[in-house]
Amino acid sequence: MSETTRIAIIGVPIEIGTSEPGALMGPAALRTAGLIRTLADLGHDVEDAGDVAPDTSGAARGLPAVARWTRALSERVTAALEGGALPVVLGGDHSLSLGSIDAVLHHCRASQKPVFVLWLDAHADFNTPDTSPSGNVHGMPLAALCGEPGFSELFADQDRPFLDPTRVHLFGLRSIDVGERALVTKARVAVTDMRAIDEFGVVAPLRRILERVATEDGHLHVSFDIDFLDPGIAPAVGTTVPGGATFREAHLIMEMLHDSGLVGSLDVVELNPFLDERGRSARVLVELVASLFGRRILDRPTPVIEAVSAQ
Ligand code: Z70
Ligand code: MN
Ligand code: MN
Ligand code: MN
Repeated sequence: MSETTRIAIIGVPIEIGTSEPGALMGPAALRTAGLIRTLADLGHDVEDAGDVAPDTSGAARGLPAVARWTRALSERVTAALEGGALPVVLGGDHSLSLGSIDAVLHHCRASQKPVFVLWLDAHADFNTPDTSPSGNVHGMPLAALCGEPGFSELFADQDRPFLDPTRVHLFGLRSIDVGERALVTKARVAVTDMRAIDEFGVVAPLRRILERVATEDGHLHVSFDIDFLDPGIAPAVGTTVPGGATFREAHLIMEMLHDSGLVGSLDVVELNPFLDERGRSARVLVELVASLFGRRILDRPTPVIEAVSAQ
């Protein structure tokens, strides 16, 4: 049995960052698929803090409405971190990472820990209101967090800490917009795209990322967009992007993240249960989160990892 972690589950039923309705049911579907019980059965101390419910009257969509969610979630994640718990934020669309990562940045500013983000996603989510072809805020959170212009109305704190784009690692990228691509390159965001994964597998690139986080004694925030996975194993997404990660690749990533002991916070986003097939996608996500929190096949580290790290 591995160590007990205090986990705070926070649901964020937001879907105004997308144009496809249904993601607001994500937290409910993940609970229905047994997420809480699964983590508790692994020996963890799990507190379900319920769903964030900001007052959004008077601002139905767009940045002013997303701002209410961002502020409400940032407060809840801050409370979890300050209480020594590991926040697991259930979405909801990817605009919620504005709130979860804002909280991590504030928390780590106090402790002077560098913040690293592993963005498991088919997309870069690095558009600004200027570059976005869709206007959907779920395609923009990383640009806003990294301090790109156009987002002043989002955050309460005028001297908020920014995310260092060179400590953001896009992993699994296979769809990017033209203006967004220029921003990602200019900001020197780290990228392991699907081509790199096809050439080198997931192990070598992920091991380099984890080594860097460990060397700099950083906080690792993992933001897991379900469209990182191939739609064949996780169909519950609005726009499917072919060529995603296999279950085996994703599973191995989760096992390596667990063994690293570096993960300090997690988002699980973009599950649209309305588009699922008999709960398949929600169940796959629960399986993967269980592996990130220590479920393993045998009750010892995978031999190959020990062999390699002993060198
Ligand atoms: C596109 C945009 C997106 C999903 C993120 C797509 C963004 N780059 N789509 N996740 N499913 O509209 O900004
Ligand atoms: Mn995303
Ligand atoms: Mn995506
Ligand atoms: Mn595996």
